[in-house]
Amino acid sequence: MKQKGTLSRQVEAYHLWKKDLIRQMGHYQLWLQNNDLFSDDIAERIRSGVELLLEDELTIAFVGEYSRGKTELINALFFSGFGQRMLPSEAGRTTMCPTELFFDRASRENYLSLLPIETRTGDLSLQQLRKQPERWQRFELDEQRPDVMREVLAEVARTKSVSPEHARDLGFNEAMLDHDRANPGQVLIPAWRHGLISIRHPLFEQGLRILDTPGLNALGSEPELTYSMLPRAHAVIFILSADTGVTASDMALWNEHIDTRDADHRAGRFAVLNKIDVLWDDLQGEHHTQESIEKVRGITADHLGIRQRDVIPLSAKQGLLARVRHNEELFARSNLDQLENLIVHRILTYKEELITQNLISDLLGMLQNSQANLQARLAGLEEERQACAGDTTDKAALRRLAGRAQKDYEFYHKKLITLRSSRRLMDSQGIMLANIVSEERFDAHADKVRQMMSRSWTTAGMNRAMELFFELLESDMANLLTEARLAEKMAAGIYSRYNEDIRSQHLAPVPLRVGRYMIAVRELRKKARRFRISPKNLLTEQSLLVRRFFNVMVSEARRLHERARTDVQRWPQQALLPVMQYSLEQKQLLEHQIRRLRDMVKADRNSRAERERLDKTIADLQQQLAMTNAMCRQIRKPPPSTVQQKVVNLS
Ligand SMILES: Nc1nc2c(ncn2[C@@H]2O[C@H](COP(=O)(O)OP(=O)(O)O)[C@@H](O)[C@H]2O)c(=O)[nH]1
Ligand SMILES: [Mg+2]
Repeated sequence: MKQKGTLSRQVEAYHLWKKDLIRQMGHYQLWLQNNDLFSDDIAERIRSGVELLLEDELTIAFVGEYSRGKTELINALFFSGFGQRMLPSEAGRTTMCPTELFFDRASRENYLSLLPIETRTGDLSLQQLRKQPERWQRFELDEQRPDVMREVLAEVARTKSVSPEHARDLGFNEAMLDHDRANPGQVLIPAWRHGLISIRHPLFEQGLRILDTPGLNALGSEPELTYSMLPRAHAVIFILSADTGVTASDMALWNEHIDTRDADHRAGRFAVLNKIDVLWDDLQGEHHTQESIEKVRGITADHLGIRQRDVIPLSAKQGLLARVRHNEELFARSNLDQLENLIVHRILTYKEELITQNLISDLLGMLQNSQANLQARLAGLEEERQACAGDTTDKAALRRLAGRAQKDYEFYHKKLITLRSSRRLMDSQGIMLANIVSEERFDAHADKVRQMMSRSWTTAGMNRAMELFFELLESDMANLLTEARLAEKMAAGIYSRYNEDIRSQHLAPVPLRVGRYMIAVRELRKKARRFRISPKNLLTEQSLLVRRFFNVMVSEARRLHERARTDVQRWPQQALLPVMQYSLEQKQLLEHQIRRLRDMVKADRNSRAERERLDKTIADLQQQLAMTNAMCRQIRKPPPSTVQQKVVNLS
């Protein structure tokens, strides 16, 4: 039985690949240390690379109208191992709160954490509330006792009976709510605003994060979900029901919340046609069933404007049943495997590419640097060996070589001194850049705008405040751009002076691309405008919603600011790393050479003994070189999901 599906196996392979990369980085570090080539800058680069790999996450959002089977699909994909339906999935409108499933790798504990819906009346965004554990209610989850766990998890679907006014105050649209039949006049709202489920599951442990969302009603009332969490997901899986196809409200959800200009979703948007089992066992036979499924599939792809192969017909319910009952035939028929394959091939490939581009190319660059240095050293050794080719060692030649090495050494020594002072200059440039996007500055902007908002309760006043906020941000980014250009020029100058002397044209500074932050701020501003002019927000008097929305924008902007700040702080060091590393390694290797040559001149060994010593050194060096080659090969090893497709071309 495919209890362990394709998804588990591939995510595991992905994890092993990352682990292997971390190991290779460890090897490289050791190698550098053994060869006296290690420096603080390289240590920092390796550390941040390892961090990137350890913190790597992959978020997939499951979106769709209520009752399409999102939660059932999550149960089938991730919880079949517990032998039962873990997350509450039921007929009708499950008024569930948006829920994230992951494994808390910091605390390494299983728990369910729920944020009361009343927090919506406050000013704080979800992002801010995440940092205040006392606002959440926490339940322990005992994975040894699935029955109990399941009961605890049922809490995410708890509802509350409130007056329509209260529901409105909390940001709900009354038309989207169920009436409480036990208490006429009252409506039912979810008791919780947001849920976090940390559970030890192999996929979650490896950084997979799932976002389960309720239908359109909840999306409309939680701006943070719509404007921040959904767009940031790496991939979206849109769930439809095969028996109804694409309904008007499915379409509205797709257009308003998924297929938007703001969305990232670089790993893709896919649709699932769930519940194909309702079409099974038709009187007209299997062939007819397949035909009708294919037909709905084609229509769905057309409606959504995606490719037919990105629409997967399946049955979550039968898939779950099949896994729980170990029924292979039913599992095959449920087609769940196809969705897992898609997640693997499209979504994981994307993540692998990211790592390949950001980290592996850097690592290979450093390794190539080291190799170039070793090659130069080997050439030097060959010359020394020449000097010992005759019956007696040619001490004059050795002295000449030592003299040249000494001169080279001094040259690189001076270069390093110059580079270090350039580096200090660059560092101060970095501090200046970071000040433009400092936290204090950001807080000042946010405070100013918040005050303005609290003084004005009119729509026009709110609008002015929002515009001002974005103007302040854009002007910061414009300053940053100007200063960054200067800094980049400075780095380019350092390199061109260096390369002129050394003819090491392969060295180039890492660019500081801050333009993307300007673009991001402008995009955010557009998002804010679209929200303001959307009819729903103009007509209803929702000053609270507007204020909360603004908070969402502020936290998004804060994140941007932070990212820009980290980038500009790291950059001076990164920019000079290649040239610093090159000079340092040259100097180090020359130092060894000089020591050896002096020893050769002084010692009274015969040329044969000298040759043997040199041969040994050459062999050693060749071995070191072979080690770097092996490391390169290991690092270049294609990531698991591209293994059959191609050999990655990295150079
Ligand atoms: N026949 C059938 N019913 C399903 C399937 N998947 C889910 N359902 C049912 O659809 C209803 C809603 O499922 P749920 O997962 O709560 O939907 P959600 O609101 O999208 O999370 C439940 O009664 C499920 O049993 C399926 O593949 N086939
Ligand atoms: Mg659900």
